[in-house]
Amino acid sequence: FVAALVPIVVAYLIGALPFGYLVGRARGVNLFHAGSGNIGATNAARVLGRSFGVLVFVLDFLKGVAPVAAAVPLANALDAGAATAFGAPDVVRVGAAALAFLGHLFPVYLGFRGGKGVATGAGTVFVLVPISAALSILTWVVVLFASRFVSLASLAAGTVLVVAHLVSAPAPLGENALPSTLYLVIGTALVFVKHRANAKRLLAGTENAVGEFSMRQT
Ligand code: NKO
Repeated sequence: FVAALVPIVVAYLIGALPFGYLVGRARGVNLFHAGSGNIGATNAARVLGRSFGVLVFVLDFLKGVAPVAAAVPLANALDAGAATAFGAPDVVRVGAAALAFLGHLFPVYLGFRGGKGVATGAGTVFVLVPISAALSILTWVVVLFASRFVSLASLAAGTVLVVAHLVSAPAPLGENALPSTLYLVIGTALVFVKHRANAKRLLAGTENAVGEFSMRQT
């Protein structure tokens, strides 16, 4: 039982690593006080330059991928068969995904003030539900190019992620898929909550588009 909890705790500690904040600090900038005030890849690109945005995206994405990919092997390495301690191995995998995601949103290292969860959430779902995740990432790219708003792209991607999973899973509320369904629905809801300032700006017509630098301080 304890062996099944270890990958979930490790997932939180990895998810909480604030790569955007650290890259900003290495460049002498506190991202909490620049641009949109967010520590995600978009604001890193906005404030530090596009290549640093890509770097932060890759690091934040990988800290979603790694804990989910490692969860079941790690639990079983600590104690043979531990990955099924909560039922199906999926529970340990989804638990790791949820805690990596929550780690990014509420990092212990920064007084629980974190990011919006898009890149890290994308990393977790890329391992957990690859087909729905691929559709979601495609949506993100299409909406970004069509609208030039990263926040709108992220909100659309979260919506498509949930809909694609509900439509494609044979029984999304059945025993096997229920943990991932709950994670996707609650995770996407949290992404929406974290974007409420962006949503207000989108509705007011004051959200900044990619390529514009007239960002309001938050
Ligand atoms: O600074 O407020 P800002 O304008 O920076 O930033 C808004 C932005 C914040 O997000 C980011 C990360 C960008 C990474 C793009 C990854 C594209 C993949 C989309 C998949 C979405 C999956 C949601 C998972 C929920 C569980 O939005």
